[in-house]
Amino acid sequence: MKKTLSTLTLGLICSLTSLHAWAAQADHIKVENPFAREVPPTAPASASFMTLTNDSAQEIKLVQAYSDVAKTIELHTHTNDDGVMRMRKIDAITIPANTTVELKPGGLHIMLIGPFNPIKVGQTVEVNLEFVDGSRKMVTMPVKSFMAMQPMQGGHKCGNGKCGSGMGH
Ligand SMILES: [Cu+2]
Repeated sequence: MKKTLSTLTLGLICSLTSLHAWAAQADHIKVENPFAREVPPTAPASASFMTLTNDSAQEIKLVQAYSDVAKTIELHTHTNDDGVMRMRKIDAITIPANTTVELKPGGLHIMLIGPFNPIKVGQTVEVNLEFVDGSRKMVTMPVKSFMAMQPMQGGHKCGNGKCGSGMGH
């Protein structure tokens, strides 16, 4: 009887621990639809995009990202300066409690500056996200071309004979 009780107690402590104070922020962020933008060999930078959902009751900040594909990784947003869209480096991307934040072309994104190799469709890119508590989340994403990002695909032309690859969802 004594043994049964202590096993139960231990089990209870473990489940409380995983649900509350010691859970890393990275565990509370769900990443959906991540992708990196295809760029030609001469391009100075690429960018990656994704949807981040915070399922916790606390605000979580993405403060840095790391990747082996480029020299420098920065968090960016776009601002509208008198009708001119400009990119600006920011210190953090804030994901409020129980909220989804979308990183998308023309908005928030993770800039991959100085790619070591061309970033091409068919490859995958790994980006490691770091949150303000130091926890990290590795995201593996496909590379998409600019064309594949257009919302309307009805008039999509298949010029290179590789139609349909990577679009199976
Ligand atoms: Cu940028």
